[in-house]
Amino acid sequence: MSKCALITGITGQDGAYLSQFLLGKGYEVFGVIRRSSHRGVEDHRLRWLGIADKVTLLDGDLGDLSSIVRIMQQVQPDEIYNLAAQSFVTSSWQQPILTANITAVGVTVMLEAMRSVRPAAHFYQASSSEMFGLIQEEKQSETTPFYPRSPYAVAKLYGHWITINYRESFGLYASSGILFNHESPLRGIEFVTRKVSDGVARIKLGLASELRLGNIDAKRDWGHARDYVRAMWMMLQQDKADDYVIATGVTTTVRDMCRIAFDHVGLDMNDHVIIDPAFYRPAEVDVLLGNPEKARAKFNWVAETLLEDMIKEMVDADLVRHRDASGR
Ligand code: NDP
Ligand code: GDR
Repeated sequence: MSKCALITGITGQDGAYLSQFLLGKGYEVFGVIRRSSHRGVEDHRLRWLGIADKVTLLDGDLGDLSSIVRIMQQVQPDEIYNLAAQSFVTSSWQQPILTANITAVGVTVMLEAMRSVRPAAHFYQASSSEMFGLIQEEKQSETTPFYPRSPYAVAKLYGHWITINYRESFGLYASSGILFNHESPLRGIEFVTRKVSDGVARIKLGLASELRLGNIDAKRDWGHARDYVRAMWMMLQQDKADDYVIATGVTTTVRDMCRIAFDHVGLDMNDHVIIDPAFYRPAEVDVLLGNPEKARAKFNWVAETLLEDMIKEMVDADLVRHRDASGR
């Protein structure tokens, strides 16, 4: 019999790639989808990957325990991937309470539902490198102390610890993946890599002339979402639940990432990029650089896609999108 997976956040970047990955492994895939005014367009990522009709979407919201309990009773999942969150760091200063309710307390909602309906399931929590915040060690690993720098990161830290707590308190199989930034052509347009790939495509096609960015000296450890969803699944196949850093081990400035994108289409970023303080954050995470050694040693996970190849893939996808939309 095929295994059954329940994914929250299935309409997001990782939810789409994880669905594709699990379908490839023969899983039956169910996803939680919230009702919204955009009904009909929110599964565009699943459609982009050609899998929208291969997954089952069920109405629910992490703010509503009863909806999650009902979905778990219906689906009886073997594996639960909690990817839903208010995931944009900047928005977390504008909507700190919503961020806490969904990104933090929402994790307890998931764990409580699992504890009462499906205690033998394997649970994955989407923790984040943002929890490290202020740099304290050159490379961040599972033992690096946390120092969150945004309401989002504070909320993720709660989600991380409540996952560990339910594992230790109730013996649940609950693992937490501390994932560093990962991107793809399906990345939300508000995040910097996609903002850059989209901006470069527009400029190349004559649809725009400038790209306004904030702190381009910030450094991130960027990988490809396709590689990272594989790590989520691998974590849940281990005998014991545990926490793992998933990263490439290479860090790059926003400036250099941006240069790769402009160079790819034969443009000079200095002719187009404008620094706009409107995109500065109240508190910044200056550098992130992960040490994924534990995941490599435990289940042989390594990042396969180089940043340069990923940025080119993203720019090419945005060129196609804008050419199709504008007829250029
Ligand atoms: P996205 O922002 O692309 O997706 C977030 C998902 O959460 C969407 O499907 C969204 O639904 C859903 N969601 C938001 N609020 C609710 C709610 N109240 N109830 C149910 N679903 C909700 O994020 P990513 O795919 O990039 O990331 C997946 C997870 O991993 C997130 O938790 C993120 O914080 C975390 N993470 C991401 C990293 C990255 O670099 N991508 C790195 C580390 C952690 P809708 O479509 O309706 O908005
Ligand atoms: P991040 O991703 O905050 O790391 O969170 P984002 O791409 O938003 O920012 C990365 C860095 O780029 C700098 N930056 C800009 N960022 C945006 N969005 N827009 C700009 O114009 C801009 N200019 C410079 C930022 O200041 C920052 O330093 C992502 C999310 O996916 C989280 O959910 C996840 O937990 C972390 O990655 C790991």
